[in-house]
Amino acid sequence: MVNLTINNKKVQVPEGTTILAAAAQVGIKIPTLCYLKEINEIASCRICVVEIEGKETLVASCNTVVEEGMVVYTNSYKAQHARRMNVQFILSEHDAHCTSCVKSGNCSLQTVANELNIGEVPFEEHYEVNEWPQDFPLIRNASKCIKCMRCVQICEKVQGLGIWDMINTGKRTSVGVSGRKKITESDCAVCGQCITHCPVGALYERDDIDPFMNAVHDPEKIVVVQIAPAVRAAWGEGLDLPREMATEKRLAAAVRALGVDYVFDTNFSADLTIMEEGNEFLERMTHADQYSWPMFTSCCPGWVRFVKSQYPDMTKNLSTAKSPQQMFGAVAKSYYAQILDVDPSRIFSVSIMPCVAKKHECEIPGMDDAGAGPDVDLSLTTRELDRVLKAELVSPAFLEEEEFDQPLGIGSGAGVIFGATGGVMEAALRTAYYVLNGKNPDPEMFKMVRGMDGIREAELEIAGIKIKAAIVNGLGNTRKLMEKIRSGEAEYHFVEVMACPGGCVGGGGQPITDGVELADVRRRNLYHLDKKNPLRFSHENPSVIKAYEDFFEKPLSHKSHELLHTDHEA
Ligand code: HC0
Ligand code: SF4
Repeated sequence: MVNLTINNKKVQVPEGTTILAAAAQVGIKIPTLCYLKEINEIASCRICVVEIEGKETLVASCNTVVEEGMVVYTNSYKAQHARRMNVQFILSEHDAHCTSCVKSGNCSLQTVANELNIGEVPFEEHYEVNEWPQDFPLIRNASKCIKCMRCVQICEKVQGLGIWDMINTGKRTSVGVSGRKKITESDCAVCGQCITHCPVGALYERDDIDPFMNAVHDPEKIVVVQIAPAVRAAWGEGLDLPREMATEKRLAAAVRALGVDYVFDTNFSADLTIMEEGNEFLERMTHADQYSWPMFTSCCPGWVRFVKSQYPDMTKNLSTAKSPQQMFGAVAKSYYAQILDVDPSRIFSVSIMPCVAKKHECEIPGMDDAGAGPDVDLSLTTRELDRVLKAELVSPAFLEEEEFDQPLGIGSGAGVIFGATGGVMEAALRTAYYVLNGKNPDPEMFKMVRGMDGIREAELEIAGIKIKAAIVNGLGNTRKLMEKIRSGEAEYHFVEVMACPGGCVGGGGQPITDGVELADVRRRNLYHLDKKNPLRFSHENPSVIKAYEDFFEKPLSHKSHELLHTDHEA
């Protein structure tokens, strides 16, 4: 242990602790900006500087380790003066039109500037202006960038892609797409992890709220909304709604209050996905020599983009089942249009997703199999949902809970856990057990696939059939696993991949609480919802059963292939 003094308080901490962490232990808060624990500890912003007795120069507390007998002052005149000046420098290069910034009220630079009582910027102000394709799902506004490097590091270290890099030198040093490529020509998976880790408003999703509300106000359009599993575990965060109030039924009420016609649940089509993907897996197992292994899940568009750009030869290993988002869209404009007895072209299909890549997925050429324009017309993130609720003056705290609409509003517990890493695998195993044994397993039987570890493996035997499965989350981990599969070091039958750490609960479209990772809290919430749902199996979803009876006939039928599957060629 190391003994030191911080602001006249005695502190004892393990060797290797940073001054920042040691101060936090005794309740002394040092402001930070670029710091992201274990990901970005490069001290580029110099906001966390502190004074050490006997030392001439100030040190960055985020990456300076404590020493025995050290005497630290976090708020000496010298430290505070330098800290404030560093914030002023950053502000002089930052477009501080806060009132129209998407991060206003949730911006770490704004918070630090306010907390340090910075009333003016005594330096000449100038900021960079960049060109950016405004129709791309992920937008970068250089005039807001404070060059903290968090996006560079998260993309490189966690997602293993390295899309962002330092560009230019000297005074013109900036951050941009590496290799000076256009973002549209890069291998960006559009996972949005750079957005959720940006401290300011330099990175954000394309805002699709206007076209959404225009459709709501168009009397010719029937607006059908689907809400993804992981949205219900996070939507309240952006509205300061306590978790016990932010229920899925209040979410249904809030979305309905926007004036949309029908509010449905993506959990319904997650169950439908299990029916299609589960049967596809069993079909591949029966004719094992005709397929290349393993079979990969295909529901995460970040992952699908990743495999197409990084391992194109393995695209054929993807399940042909469309994601629940896309299955839902195809169902809305075919089977559901038939139920409503309306022309499918009147249906405007909207998804609310925890994801930025879903905006890309619904635009992939060919995702229009119902023949009435895109199957999903547009996709909003959880953050956009929170923004539109505020903008339309909807106050969920004052709304009674309401049910989803029917019949596409029924989802099982197996459907809701899709939003957490391991959930798709567990849902599939529950149904595979039923198909192979003719009876249901204990719904908790496949608990071993749960968890937050980046790569998890499970060996199972169902009805005498041995299944080797792997579950991976985060694209950096995915690359490691892919290399093992390629080299033959690892062999599996079925692999679930989610691009975002923790799965969709940690998605790039979720509300942002800077410096706090909430994926695990949200994940637990989804397993709780699974447990309390009387319906635990996708194959028992009555709406899915009826959809097969009335429309799709059976899993992998001709109609299912037409509407619910894709060859991933586009
Ligand atoms: Fe997901 Fe999905 S589980 S990818 O995380 O499969 O985005 O929540 O909606 O489509 O269901 C995201 C979440 C979905 C889809 C589902 C899958
Ligand atoms: Fe989107 Fe989920 Fe994939 Fe992240 S893990 S890119 S949120 S689908």
